[in-house]
Amino acid sequence: MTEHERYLFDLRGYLVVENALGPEEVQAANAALDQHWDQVRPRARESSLSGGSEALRGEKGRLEAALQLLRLAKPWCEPFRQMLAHPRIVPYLHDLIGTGFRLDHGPGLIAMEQGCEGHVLHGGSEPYDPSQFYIHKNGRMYNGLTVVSWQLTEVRPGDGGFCCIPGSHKGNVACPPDIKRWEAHRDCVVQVAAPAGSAVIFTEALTHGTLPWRGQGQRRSILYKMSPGFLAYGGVPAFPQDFLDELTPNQRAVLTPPFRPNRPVVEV
Ligand SMILES: O=C(O)CCC(=O)C(=O)O
Repeated sequence: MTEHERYLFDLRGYLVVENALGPEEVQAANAALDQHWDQVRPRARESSLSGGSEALRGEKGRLEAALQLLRLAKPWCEPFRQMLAHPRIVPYLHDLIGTGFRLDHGPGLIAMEQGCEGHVLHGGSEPYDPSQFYIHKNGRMYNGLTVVSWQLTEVRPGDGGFCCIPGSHKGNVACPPDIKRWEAHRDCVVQVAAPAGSAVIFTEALTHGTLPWRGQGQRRSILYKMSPGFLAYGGVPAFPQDFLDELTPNQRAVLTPPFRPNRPVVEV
């Protein structure tokens, strides 16, 4: 990470890394999604994420798929396997989380089109959650659960989608519920615009959520939730050996269950 990136992540709790994927990688990931689009559905009404907020409500839920993206038939799984230990992003995760970072859960699709509801803001440094932390010690950052959100379509200013309260990963006071519902002090909430191919990296210690989608086109984000190698937030899936055998050593390192001594690390 550059000095500027370190400063901005520490200040804001997120970073937009542009051109993390090249146009061909974006195209391949979108083609894989297109191939399986019949399995993408709006989230059910009873599982609405807008938290009763009038400001975040929509005509339908965000679009999701119960697809195991890493285990799609070839070649469709390839773009998502590459994102596990993508050389453009690994140096960021080493600086933010540490070597030995692991995939905690995901990858998962968040897609949105006009009329999709938002997601009430959640997370934040207070109340403290030891699995979703941000601290700066020993001259470096340490993050708990950290998200790499790959943008497969452009997000323009005003479109909606991912939003956050910059700096809230270091806050000392719990976020009031009406701010989380985007009903008060909207000026502290930032909508994060990013070109297709960007990776938005953020700590789950940041208060964040989703604004209703107003964009002309579709939003397509693929979220990988990474943790330090010694920590588990979600479950610890047992991957079948025949699947692991197909991966590169770097990809396998990211799927290693949580433990600390002599952990395999991604080589850069
Ligand atoms: O990307 C988004 O719209 C929100 C993601 C989110 O809330 C999360 O990862 O916890």
